[in-house]
Amino acid sequence: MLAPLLSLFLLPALSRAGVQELWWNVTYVQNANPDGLFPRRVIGVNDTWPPPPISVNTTDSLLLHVTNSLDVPTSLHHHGMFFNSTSWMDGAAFVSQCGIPPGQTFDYVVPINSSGQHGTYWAHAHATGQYVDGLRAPLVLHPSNESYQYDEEFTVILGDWYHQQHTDLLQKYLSVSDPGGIEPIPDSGLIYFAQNSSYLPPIAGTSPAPVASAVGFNENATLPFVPGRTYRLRIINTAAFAAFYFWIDGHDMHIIEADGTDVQEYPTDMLSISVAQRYSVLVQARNDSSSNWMIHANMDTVMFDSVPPTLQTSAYHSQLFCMHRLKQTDGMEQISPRRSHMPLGKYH
Ligand SMILES: [Cu+2]
Repeated sequence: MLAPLLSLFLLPALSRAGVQELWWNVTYVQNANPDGLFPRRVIGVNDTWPPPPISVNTTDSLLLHVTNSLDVPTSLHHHGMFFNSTSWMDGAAFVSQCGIPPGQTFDYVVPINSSGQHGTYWAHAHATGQYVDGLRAPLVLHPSNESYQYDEEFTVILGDWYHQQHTDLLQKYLSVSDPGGIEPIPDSGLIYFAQNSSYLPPIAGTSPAPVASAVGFNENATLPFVPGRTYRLRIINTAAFAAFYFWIDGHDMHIIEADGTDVQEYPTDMLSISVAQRYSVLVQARNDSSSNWMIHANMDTVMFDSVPPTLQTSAYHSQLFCMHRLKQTDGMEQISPRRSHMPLGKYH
C-alpha cells in the first residue's frame, strides 16, 4: 500500500521535472538608483530591477518566455552556454536571430539537460547596448553532484554603472567625433549578492532608494558568513567595460571554477576578472567572530582613456568601493560597514 501512496505524492514532482519555465516581461523601470548617486531609467523584468537570478538543475532544460514591452527590438543571450544546432536561440540580435519586436514574445529554449554544461553563467540583453541599461542577471547551473564540497554558496555580481542611457553612450562612442573609439567611462561600480534564485537584501537599518530596495547594493550589501564554514562564491563580472580586482580581507580564496569549467583547486588572495568572466572560489570563514571583514571589488581603470575626477576621488562609489562586510558572527552582532581606501593600481 505504501508504494502506491508514495508514488501519488511523487507524481506532481515528476511531472514538473525536465523543464524550468520562466516568464520575463522586459520592461523599462523608472528611477532605479543602485549606486545612490543618480536615479535613472533602467531595463528590468516584470516591472522590477535588477532582473531575477536564474538557477537551474542540469537535469532540466530552461524555457524562458520573453515578452518585449520596450519600444525597440530586444533579445536575450545566455552567456557561455551552448546552442548546438539551434543558434537562433543564442540571442545575438540581427546576427543569429531577429530581435523580438515590441509587443511580441519569443520562447528561448536553453538545452541545459543535453548541453553537458554546469557552473556559473549569466543572461543578458544582446540587442544594441541594452544590457548596459541593466538587462542582465546571474545564471547558475547546478549539477546533481558538485566536484567540490562546501557548506553554502553565494553569487557575487559585479558590474560597472553608467548614469546615461546606452543609446546616448553609443551615439557618442560610434561617432565621427570619436575616431579613436574611446569607450565611455563608467560613472560607478556595483556589487550585490544572490543565492540561487534570490538577491540578498540590504543590511538591516539602511534605507536604499525605493526602486530595487529589496536588494543590497555596495555599502548596503552583506554576506552572512558563519565562522568555520566553507562557502562557494560565484563571482560574475556583468560590466560593459571595466575589469575588477576582487579580494576579501583576512581570507584566502581557492579557485575551483573558471567560466563554467571546474578546475583544479588553486589558492589566491586576489582575483582579476574581466568583462563577462566568471570564477568560483571556496572561502573558509575564519573561526573568529571578533570582527567583520570587507569584500573588495576595485575597478581596474588601466584601460580607461581618462579617469574622471568624480570616479577617481570617490572612495566608495567607484574603483574603491569595498565595504561589504562578511558578518562573521552568529547573527547577534551588528557592525556598521566600513570603508577602505586601497590605493588605486595597487595590483597593476
Ligand atoms: Cu555575453
